[in-house]
Amino acid sequence: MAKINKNKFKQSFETKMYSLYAQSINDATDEQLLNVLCSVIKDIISKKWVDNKLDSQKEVYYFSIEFLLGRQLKSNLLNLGIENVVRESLKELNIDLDNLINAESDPALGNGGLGRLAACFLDSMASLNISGHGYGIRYKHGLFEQKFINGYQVEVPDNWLTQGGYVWETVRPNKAIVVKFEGNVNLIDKNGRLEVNHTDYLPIMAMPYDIPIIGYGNNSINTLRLFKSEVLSRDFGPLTVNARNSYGSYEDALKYKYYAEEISQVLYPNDSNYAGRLLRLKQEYFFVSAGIQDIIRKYKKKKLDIKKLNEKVAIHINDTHPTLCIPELMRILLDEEGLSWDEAWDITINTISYTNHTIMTEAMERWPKEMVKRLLPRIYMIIEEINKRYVNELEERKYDHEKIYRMSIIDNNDIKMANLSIVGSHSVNGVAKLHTELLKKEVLKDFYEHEPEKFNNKTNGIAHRRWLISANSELSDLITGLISEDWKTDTNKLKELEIYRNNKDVLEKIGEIKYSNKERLAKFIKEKYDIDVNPNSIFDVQVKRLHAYKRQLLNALHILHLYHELLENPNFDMEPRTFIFGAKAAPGYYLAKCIIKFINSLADKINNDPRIDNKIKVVFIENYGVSIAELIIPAADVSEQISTTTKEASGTGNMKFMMNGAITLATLDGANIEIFDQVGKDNIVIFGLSANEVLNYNKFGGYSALDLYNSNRNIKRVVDDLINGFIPNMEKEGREIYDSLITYNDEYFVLRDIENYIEAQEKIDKLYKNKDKWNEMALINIANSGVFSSDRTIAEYAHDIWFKGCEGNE
Ligand code: OAK
Repeated sequence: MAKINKNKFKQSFETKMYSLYAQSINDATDEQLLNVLCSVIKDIISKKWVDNKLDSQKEVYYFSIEFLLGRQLKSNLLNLGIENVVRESLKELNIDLDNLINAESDPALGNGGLGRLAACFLDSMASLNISGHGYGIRYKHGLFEQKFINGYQVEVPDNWLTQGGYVWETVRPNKAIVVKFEGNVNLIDKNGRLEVNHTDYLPIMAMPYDIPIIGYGNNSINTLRLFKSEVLSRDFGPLTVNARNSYGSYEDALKYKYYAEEISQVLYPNDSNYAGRLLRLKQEYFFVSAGIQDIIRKYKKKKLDIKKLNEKVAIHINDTHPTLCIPELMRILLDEEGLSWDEAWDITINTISYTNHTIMTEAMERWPKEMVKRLLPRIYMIIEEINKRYVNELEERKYDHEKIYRMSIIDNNDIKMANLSIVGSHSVNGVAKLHTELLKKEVLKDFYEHEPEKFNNKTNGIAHRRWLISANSELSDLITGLISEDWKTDTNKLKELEIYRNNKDVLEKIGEIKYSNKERLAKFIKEKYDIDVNPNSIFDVQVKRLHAYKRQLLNALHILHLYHELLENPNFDMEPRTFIFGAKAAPGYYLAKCIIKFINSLADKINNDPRIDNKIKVVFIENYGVSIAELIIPAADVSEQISTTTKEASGTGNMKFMMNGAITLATLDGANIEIFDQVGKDNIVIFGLSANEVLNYNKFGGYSALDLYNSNRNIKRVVDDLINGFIPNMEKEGREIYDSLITYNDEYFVLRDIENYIEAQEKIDKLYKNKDKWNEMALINIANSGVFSSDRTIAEYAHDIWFKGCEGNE
């Protein structure tokens, strides 16, 4: 914990205000106050940040094209253990800490699950004293800001760097790195040794911006290093000898500047979908090459033996976006360090490990051979060689041609990045038990049979410090009061809460805290959207990216069904419900955008219909992201986790809701299964097709959405409403959704699961009527959520993958 007292803090604060802005505190804006505060905190940690080079320990490097950090001030204060001193000191200076916390920009350098997981992992690595650092891209524009205009999603560019920079970052020009694109590669035989001559390349500078990652209560500070792409400054030195002369004319110079700066300009807004654009490939190689060069430079500075790299360095790739780490490391070991192929390959495999985050083929990366060859000529040669040797190995095993073709890294047109990741790493993991099993038995079956020892599961987790201690401080304090503070560093201790399952006072208190979180959210909704929602109603929440497989449509069709029931029978017995959505759609994903419009139109109709007496309210909260999630999740009664079984690799929102005492309404998909295993059947509501049923439909057919539609009155009624004008202002969108269900046979089995889902919702309604029982269920959920802390996940990665075989790691 950082040592600091009020007087010292106030003094530093004032001095910093003068040195940064030459003015008094009284005249400062919130933005300036925030900058000053963050700067003071950076001063407090800076010595430790520098000191924190653990030479003796293995270093872990986590490569991810996304890091969805969320705001840092509150969590940094929490982790440093100085929130109270800072709050009180600022109060004495007439400054409200919460204002500053909310004034911080929210860096949205990620789309969803994969990027947020990377951020949770950074928090846990630092908190577990693992010297683990992130490498990524400092996008000028993160994920777009979402606005609704007439119910349609409109994308506005994200400007998180408006103030010219980010309060927590430190730029390090002396650590800049050159990344080479394009050009020609010649291999020259120098007395039997191949020398690689890369000429006419375009040099791009990767400028490191470091963000400190502060461990919880342990003085450990790691680094997230994000690279910004820039033109190479003329004085960069001898590396430019072979570079293309880009400064020939004014026009060329401008083109070069554009080329360079474009690379880190914007985050691709696709989630679980692959776009295949050249710029994205540039982004991937850019941060990978900069990161790997950086690692090797640091390693060599310590004068360590390059042949023992894997004993001191672990490199983890977050899905396949950083897969070029494999050929890039090979390139450096071969071309710059002069190792033989076999030596380099051995080191590479033993250094790199890979996590797969999806089973959906549309999200699997494939890069056209020709594109890679032109952009990255040397990397392409190395991938070709890896492929050649691998195919030889498979042929020696006498596998049939089809199997070899499936397993090859390069096929007729493309480089298959998942295949390259598996072949070039020593560990491949999925992110929940079912997901890993599906990888082994279905999607990556050939590879699993070939090298079963590589495969393992690492069920995802979440940073409980952000998602419970910080986002729901009242609940966190209640827990601490009941079972002491130890759970904050050992979440398994949450189990001790179970002894209170019949304690009326505790259960009531849990209910009260939920109610006050709901009031807070209701106030936000009223202020922002002028919609009155009743905190006594069930807050039924689905927040996540908008994707057909996540089935927001199923949720919406059920709301429509309930609405009809109420219209038919005004005395229809149901607890009042507030349905809350939050979801961004990829800008090019038309069906997803239609679903947003549908839900907004439905909300409009229902919220303004006096006939249903406020029994249902529907609120679609704009611009869902980390900060808004911190407000919504603690206020949820019901957590909607209703993906088509087999499609959601894990889900992590499900864990956040559970930890905050929401009851999960779910299919047995992803990590929902493990939530079920933890809480037992009486504390979760499950519905829908099983994994096997979905797999069988996919393999053998036999599903007809049209038959269901024709034979089931409830289904017909809601599906017809999509196109009969019952819900105004969505003619085109309703038709698109209708076609996806009926004409294209409902790929995600929405109609197949709807009856079952309606029943599950009725069950939720019944359960909620008994408040004591409901609060007991909430308590059981909280008590059993400890296993979903990312501390547990990271401990497993460390033990089974990164430090495997290391001394002291049994
Ligand atoms: C994004 C791009 C390509 C492939 C996968 C993703 C992705 O975000 N996957 C998500 O990863 C999360 C973290 O592991 C999982 O919880 C989600 O289920 C998965 O969809």
